Amino acid sequence: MAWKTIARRSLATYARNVGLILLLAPIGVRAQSDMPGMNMVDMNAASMDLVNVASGTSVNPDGWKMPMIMTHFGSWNTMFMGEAFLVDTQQSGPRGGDKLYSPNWFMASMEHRAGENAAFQIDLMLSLDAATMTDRRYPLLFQTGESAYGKPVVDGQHPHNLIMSVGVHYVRELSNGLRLELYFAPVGDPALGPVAYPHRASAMELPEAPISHHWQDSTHISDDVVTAGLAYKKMKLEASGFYGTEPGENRWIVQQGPINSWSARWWFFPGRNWAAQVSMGRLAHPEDLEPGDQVRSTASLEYTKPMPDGSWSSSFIWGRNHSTATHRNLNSYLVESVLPIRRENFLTGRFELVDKDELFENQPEIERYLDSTYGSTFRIGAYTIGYTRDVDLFRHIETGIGANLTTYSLPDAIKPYYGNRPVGGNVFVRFRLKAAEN
Ligand SMILES: [Cu+2]
Repeated sequence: MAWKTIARRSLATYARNVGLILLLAPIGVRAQSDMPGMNMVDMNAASMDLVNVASGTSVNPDGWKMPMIMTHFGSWNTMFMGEAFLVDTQQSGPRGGDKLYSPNWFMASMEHRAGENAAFQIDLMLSLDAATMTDRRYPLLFQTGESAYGKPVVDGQHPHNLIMSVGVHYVRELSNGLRLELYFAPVGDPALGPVAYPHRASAMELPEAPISHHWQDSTHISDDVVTAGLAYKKMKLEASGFYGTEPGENRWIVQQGPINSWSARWWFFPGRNWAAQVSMGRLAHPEDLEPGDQVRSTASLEYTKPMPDGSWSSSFIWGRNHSTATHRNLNSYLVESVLPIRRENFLTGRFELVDKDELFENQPEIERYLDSTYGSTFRIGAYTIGYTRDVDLFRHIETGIGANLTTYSLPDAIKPYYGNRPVGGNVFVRFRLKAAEN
């Protein structure tokens, strides 16, 4: 079919540009990793555990089949995961904008057993966001967090760092079901919050960040992370120390800093298809441009239902930030789901309620005026529905074309600045590495 050839050609051009991520796919192709899980070598219980980690030590439900290419080089098991979206976004109203951008990441892990009962794994995760998102942000109404050109980013999402993570895990089976887990990462994800959205099963078909990112899972890129955990049967308890200041604007470098922030997380896995966690952390001066520390509390439940056409994954997340400077408690709630229909179709949704107090940070006069008439915190609702259709173009890449639309609820007081009915829409192409199916 002619359209298929045209599509394949133009997509291949894009794939070359996002090169670093997608050019690594052929490694998996050459290694003939067609049967996921079947060509791993020398694995023990500790190794099996490591295969399951998402970002840092966070995990999706065990029953979810993570899309990846697994193979081995000698006695090293290797896993490759990657995703890139090419997105055209249109955000309405006086504070909206539009942009063509590409969020993307690639991850490679190498696992090796260490004796009978232990194993270790090295992770490297990269993103070219900083090159594929111009002007240090993409438009996203009501999004806040981090800075660009010395100003807080408002109504926009910042790019992720070139080095999203580099770290090493060690897992040891101690005795009957008791397991010790250690993780050290110069850049990594401490034990705080649910699985970060780029790696979350229920968020797979949504290219844009949730507007509750900085209430729930924004610590996924932290520096100097040290985590120790003990797992017993259906439970796991973890604690981390890390450098809590958020990544600076230069996304190409690795920052370093003293371990000044702490977190603890308790996981509960009622069954293979469930993962629940509660966590709490104190982040030392997370926002460069704001005073004070943040105490973050989160709770989440993830559920995956295996279906004939894939897995139906959903998440329920609560996250709260308490600022030691303003003494405010800001809450966020998120529900997210992706439902596969007849293999090639995905219906997806994300609903959020978030308390925002940074929307007018760049406009102190308006901020003062609203503060004296309405208050400093605005509860925003964001309601997203989307659809993706898989198109079978490449053997080891799940290619899909999709679109989503977000409508918002907002207090009347800020409608003069956002419009009465702000909406955001995205049209995108999605590429994801996968094991080829036979
Ligand atoms: Cu992030």
